[in-house]
Amino acid sequence: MPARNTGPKLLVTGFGPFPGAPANPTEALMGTLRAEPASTFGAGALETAVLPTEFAGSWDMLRELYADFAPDIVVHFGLSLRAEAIHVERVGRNRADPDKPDAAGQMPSSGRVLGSGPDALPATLPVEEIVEKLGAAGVAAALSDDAGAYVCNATLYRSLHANAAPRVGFVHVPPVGQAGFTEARLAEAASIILSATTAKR
Ligand code: PCA
Repeated sequence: MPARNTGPKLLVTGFGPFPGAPANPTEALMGTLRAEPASTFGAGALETAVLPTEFAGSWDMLRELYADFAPDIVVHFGLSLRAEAIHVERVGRNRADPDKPDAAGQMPSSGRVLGSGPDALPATLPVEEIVEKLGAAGVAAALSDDAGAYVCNATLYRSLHANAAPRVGFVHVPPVGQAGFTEARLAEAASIILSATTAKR
């Protein structure tokens, strides 16, 4: 009998460059994760994507992915230039900085991600467990209640608002070379994070 893929359908995303960040480590990270079989992370199917760091363009791409792949779990990764640890985001907020142009030179006009919608939506990943498992592996990690007011926060907020999957969350990573983080260390951290999300019943 052919082996049946069991386990949840896992969608993992990173971002391309944006003003102030000519290289985004989460783009390289997607290349590394894509080379692995889904079973490495306890998933039945794995899809990865690199989103443009654009308020509109990122959502256009995600909407298609959600319709085509129908994920059970969505883990977004993004770069935080100031982070000294992996930040597992606990909440997406309905706010968008009108003074910070995205990679397409566009800025949100209203200060909000969506005109309607609650001020905050909680991430639905097992965030505490993820931070615990990272800590146990010696990876600097912390919970965060502030995903910013740029494209990353907007992505988390919109995915949660759209009920894109039963489990949705966002992880900010530091730049490579900051606080001892290397590409390999980020890949190791991502693997721990993804396995923690699929292991949760
Ligand atoms: N970081 C930005 C957007 C893309 C990314 O990787 C952010 O934190 O909003």
